[in-house]
Amino acid sequence: MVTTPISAPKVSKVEGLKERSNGLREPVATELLQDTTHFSEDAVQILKFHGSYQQDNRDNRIKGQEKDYQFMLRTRNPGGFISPELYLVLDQLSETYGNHTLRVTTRQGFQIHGILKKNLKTVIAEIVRHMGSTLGACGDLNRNVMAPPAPYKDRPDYVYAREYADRIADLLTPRTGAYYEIWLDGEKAITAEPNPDVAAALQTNGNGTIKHDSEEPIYGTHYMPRKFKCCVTVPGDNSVDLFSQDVSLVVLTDGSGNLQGFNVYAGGGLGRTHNKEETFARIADPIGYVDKDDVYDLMKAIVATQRDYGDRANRRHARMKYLIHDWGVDKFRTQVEAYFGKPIEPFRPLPEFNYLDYLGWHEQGDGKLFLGISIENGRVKDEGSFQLKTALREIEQKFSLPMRLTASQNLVLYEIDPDHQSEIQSILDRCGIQPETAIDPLVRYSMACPALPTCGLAVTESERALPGILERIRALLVKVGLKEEHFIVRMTGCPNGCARPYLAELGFVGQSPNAYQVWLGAAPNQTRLSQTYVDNMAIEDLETTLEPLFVCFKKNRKRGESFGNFCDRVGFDTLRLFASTYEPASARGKARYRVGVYDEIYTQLKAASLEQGKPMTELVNAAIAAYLQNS
Ligand code: SRM
Ligand code: SF4
Repeated sequence: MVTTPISAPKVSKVEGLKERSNGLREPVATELLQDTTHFSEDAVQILKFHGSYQQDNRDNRIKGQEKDYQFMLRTRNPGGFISPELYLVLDQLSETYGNHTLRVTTRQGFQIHGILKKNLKTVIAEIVRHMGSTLGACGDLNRNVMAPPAPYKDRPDYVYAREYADRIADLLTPRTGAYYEIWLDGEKAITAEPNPDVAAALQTNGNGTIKHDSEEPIYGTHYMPRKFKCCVTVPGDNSVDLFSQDVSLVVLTDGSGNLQGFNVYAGGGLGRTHNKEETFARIADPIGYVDKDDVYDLMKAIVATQRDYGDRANRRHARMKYLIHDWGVDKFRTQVEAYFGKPIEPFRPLPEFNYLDYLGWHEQGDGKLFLGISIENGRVKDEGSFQLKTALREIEQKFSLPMRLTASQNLVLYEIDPDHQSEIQSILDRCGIQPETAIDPLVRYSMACPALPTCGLAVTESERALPGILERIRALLVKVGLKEEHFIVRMTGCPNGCARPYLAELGFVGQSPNAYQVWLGAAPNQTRLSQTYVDNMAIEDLETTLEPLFVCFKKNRKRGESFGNFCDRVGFDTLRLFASTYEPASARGKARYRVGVYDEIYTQLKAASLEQGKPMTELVNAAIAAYLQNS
């Protein structure tokens, strides 16, 4: 029997709000009835649990005037599943009440931006009436559970991954009646009963994982200390970025495809804060193996460990990755075992993971087809000759296809009758949707978070900036003779890591207006984190920063070596040394003059050049130009 620790004496403000919310009801329920454009700060925190963020259009900020308040809604749909009916409703809601776009998120959800407070209830109610949900898409609880979007029917491991993603989501869904009371006036949603094993798991286990006297048996009054993220995948499939999750389950089957159990990883997470060393991105550790019959008890034990021992005083230190980092894996495993009631079995060997995006046409294993459609930065919109929103509406109205959103901000349509393939393809062609083979792979494998103008935490652009930046990177690759090269590029407008930039081979992390940290060295299959190469790179310095790296890569890579693996193998000292003596081709041949510097200056110059990854000539010229301008 585990004794729940006495709560820390000092807890963060959000803990008090959760406690006083009466099961996530207040102050949202009261303030929703008020004729205002926005909620109070306290209500905003509780509103997140219902799947909505209060935002303002930051392009429209005018000093001294009220902000242009609007709301973002996020769906919670395990494994990225969206029914055709729900898709058409989301499409129509985004037209009527939103900013006319839908956005596929990096956790396989949809977001609608731009909803006014007065319309929030209508929009949520419509989503729920069409079997969708936004409950628990945000807030301090289990978020959307991810699974590979491949709808294979003849691969039992994939079938189990999808099934268990649904069941884990079921197990960890909030049980409060607040959601239906507030958004549907108490009308009970027509939701499927939980799977019987899940229902039983919500009652059983005497080790302290379940709070029998609470409306929330798993969470209790205070929910989790912070957001909590899970995925279920199959050996070899890293379409879900499993190392970035709080908990990842890997389906293990026997030779006949029968489910045996799961390998369990825990402790991943990417959010960090600039200049706060105590915050960091972390990849998940292997914890052990669990039989299929015990998987719910193990999940409950992990959740209870974080629920009861996670940091509730400092929200910057509240994710489970910090608990595992501070305790070490062994202590964490021992505590989980105390809740679990028995030892966790050793982790089983796994093959290497691959990054898979499932774009293009594929057989789904039962005679039908699936089609993965690339969506730049997940933004489903109509713009000029690019009419993706129209195309998807037409396809859904005509063929009523289920879809799975992917963790790389794309979508997969499935259950396609082969007889309909050519008609679907011609709708896409007519609407200007390029097949994946025609898309520059730099674009295909890239992601950016929304950032400006909707995200309140953005310090600079991301989604709006990345297309232009990728064009510049392509031009640079062509210039240095790497015309065909590509790698994974991800960008975020702040260090929170929503587009998982720390697992990209080339990551841009917003640091100040129009300036980014450059992160290098992650593995192309997202199994190793990158490191900061340059701080605060002004975006106009993109070419001078990257050109020496690409040239060094071209000269010194091993056969077939990827950019991320190359940067990791040679190390940043080598890259910086190369950059410090690198002369761009354009500078070579230009008239240059010799000017001497004293030893001490030279030493400092060399150090600065190494640190900043910029050639000494460039630093000297910039310094002299600045001096001359000021004198
Ligand atoms: Fe995120 C906060 C968007 C996936 C780490 N994230 C936000 C907010 C809600 C900003 C806010 O708190 O005011 C962003 C809304 C922007 C907007 O205008 O829509 C936002 N996050 C997103 C999405 C939409 C990015 C995208 O390009 O798709 C993703 C929604 C996923 C979903 O459907 O649930 C999204 N966020 C992620 C991920 C990636 C993932 O989950 O696989 C991460 C890194 C992984 C992790 O959690 O460690 C992530 N978001 C954060 C953090 C930092 C958390 C931390 O541990 O420090 C914040 C800030 C916070 O929670 O305080 C944040
Ligand atoms: Fe906003 Fe930062 Fe997340 Fe981008 S990474 S969506 S800027 S919180």
